[in-house]
Amino acid sequence: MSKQCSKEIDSAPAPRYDYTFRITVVGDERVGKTRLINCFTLANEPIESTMGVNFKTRVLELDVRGALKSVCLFLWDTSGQPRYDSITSSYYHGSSALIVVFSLASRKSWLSVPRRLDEIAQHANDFAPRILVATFSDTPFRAVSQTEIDAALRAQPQLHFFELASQSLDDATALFERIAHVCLET
Ligand SMILES: Nc1nc2c(ncn2[C@@H]2O[C@H](COP(=O)(O)OP(=O)(O)OP(=O)(O)O)[C@@H](O)[C@H]2O)c(=O)[nH]1
Ligand SMILES: [Mg+2]
Repeated sequence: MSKQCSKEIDSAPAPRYDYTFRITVVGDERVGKTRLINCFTLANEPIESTMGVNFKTRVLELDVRGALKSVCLFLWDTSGQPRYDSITSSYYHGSSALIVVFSLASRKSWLSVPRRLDEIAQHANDFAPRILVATFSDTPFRAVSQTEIDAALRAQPQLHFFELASQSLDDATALFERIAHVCLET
C-alpha cells in the first residue's frame, strides 16, 4: 500500500516553470530575514532564530516582454549566527541573486554589510545581482543615517537598494518582483 503511494508520488509530473531563480538571503541575527521570506511566501509560522539554512519557494506570474511567465523563486534563508558563516558562504556560489539585509535599528548589522559583500565577491558568480535591504523602516529609532547609506550606494553603484518593513506583504512583494525582473534582465 505504502509502496503504491510512493510510486504514485514518484510518477507525478514535476511542476515546470518558465524561469527558476535561487536567491540567498544573508545578514546579521534578528535583522528580519526569516520574517521577510515568510511574509513573501505567505508562510504562517512562528518566527524563530534560524539554525543553519532553510528554504522556501514562491511562484510569481510576471509579464516578461509582453508574455505572462511563471517564475519560481527559491529563497535560501540563512542564519545570522557567526557559527554558521561557513555553511552560509557555501550557498553563494550558484545563487542567481544575493540579498544582504541589515536593520536600520542596528548599527552592528550595518557595520557587517561590507564584510558580507566581500564574502559574496569571493564566492558568488560575478554576474549575480546584489541587493542591499534595510529592514525596520517602520520603527522610529535609526542607528544608521541616510547620509551613510547614500555614501555606500554611491561607492557601489551596482548595488540595488530597498528599504522596507519585513512584515509588509506589499514591501516584500515589490522587493522580490523587482529582483525577479533584475534576474531576468541579467
Ligand atoms: N518592527 C519590525 N520588526 C521586525 C522587522 N523585521 C524583523 N522584525 C522582528 O525582528 C525579530 C527577528 O526577526 P527574524 O526574521 O527572526 O530575524 P533573522 O534575520 O531571520 O534572524 P536569524 O534567523 O537569527 O539570523 C522578529 O521578532 C521579527 O518579527 C521589521 O522590519 N520591523
Ligand atoms: Mg532567521
